[in-house]
Amino acid sequence: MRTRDFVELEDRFGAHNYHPLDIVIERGEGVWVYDVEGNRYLDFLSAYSAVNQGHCHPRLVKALTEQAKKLTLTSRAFRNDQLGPFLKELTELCEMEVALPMNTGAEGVETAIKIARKWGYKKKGVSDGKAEIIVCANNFHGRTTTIVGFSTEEQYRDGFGPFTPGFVIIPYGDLEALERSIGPNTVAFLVEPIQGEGGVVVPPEGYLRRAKEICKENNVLFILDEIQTGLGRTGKLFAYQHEDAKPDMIILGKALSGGMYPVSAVVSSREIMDVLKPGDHGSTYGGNPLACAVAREALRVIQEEKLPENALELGNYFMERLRTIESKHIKEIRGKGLFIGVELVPEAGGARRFCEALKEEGLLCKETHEHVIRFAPPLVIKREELDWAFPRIEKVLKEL
Ligand code: IF1
Repeated sequence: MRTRDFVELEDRFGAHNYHPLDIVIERGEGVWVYDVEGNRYLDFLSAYSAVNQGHCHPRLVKALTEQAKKLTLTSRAFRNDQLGPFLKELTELCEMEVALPMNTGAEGVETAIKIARKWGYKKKGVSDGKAEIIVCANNFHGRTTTIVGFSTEEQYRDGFGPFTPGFVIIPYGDLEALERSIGPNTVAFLVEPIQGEGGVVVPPEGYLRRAKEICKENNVLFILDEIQTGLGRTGKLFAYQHEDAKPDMIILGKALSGGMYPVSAVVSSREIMDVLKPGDHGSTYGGNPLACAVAREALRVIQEEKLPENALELGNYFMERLRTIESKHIKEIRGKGLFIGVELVPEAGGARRFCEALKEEGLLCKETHEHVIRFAPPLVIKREELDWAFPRIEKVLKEL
């Protein structure tokens, strides 16, 4: 079967909730993927930062297959021998006390919302049903009905209401709006350290640190969604470390399993997490031994291969090189580490056609927010590979 056969099958038998580039990938190794035609591409998306460790990392394949032969799922009705060690290693890495494992990122966010609300009622004394959570305009936290209910992207909401009440939306990067919007019923501020889907939007310097202080002063939980920015992507293990703004709750996903398997988690303090009692929350697959074994190895790979350090060094290097490109299409280049957005001017005709052209050059990129090309390769990438990519990017940005 060729590319068009697979495209036809997918379009005929699948829901049409995506509009992917027409490349059919059959194999991946490190930063490279191969399509069914035998073409090789450099992956500049990393499955939205899930494969920070690179495709099919041998250590992760080994962890997955070995655990798969032993034990995959017990449910949380019983204990398994991978969960405890995973929680210990994860919380130590986060310098936090306890964690709650789930599967997808959206479930992690939903979990954080439940914990924050319950904390509001049980600890802060908010009256029942009144809890408010502050979120930012232009946010992306997932696709569940509660989460899309506080999206400001019309398409994500359109046709999916009625929505869950209890969310207050403020502009991203605006500390005064945060202070102003906090009331007696505010239980949490949920925010991305850098907005991913929003177009790789980096907030003003000091934003997270001050937001954390404001939350503290007002007895409001400071919750960071590091599902995309965490685990090395921005050049630190966690994006909040750029300004020392450790949250009360951190939500992780994606690279927590290196793209092998869905694993997410909420990591927090004992005091906050203990508002949950047995039966309050759970998941059939959350904390399963296969997930835990993979995640343990994924975390070791991030540390032992020094992926945050590599992202910092090569991210700075690549951003500098991108800034030398003289192209009438470029409006702004921004980002941190290997989380880079190139915003095009509106007259450029949208980022999609640039992604199509980059694909022809052997680079897989995904546009975001219509005018932004996002560069987010696996963090195992080497300087030579970026040097291979650069002239191709330059060519497309100059010649298209
Ligand atoms: C899709 C975007 C990225 C996330 C943050 C939670 C989640 C995500 C900060 C939910 C997920 C994904 C989902 C994917 C596209 C993608 C995305 F372009 F939409 F914004 F990465 F940039 N918090 N992001 O970025 O995690 O439930 O998906 O595991 O197609 O929806 P999930």
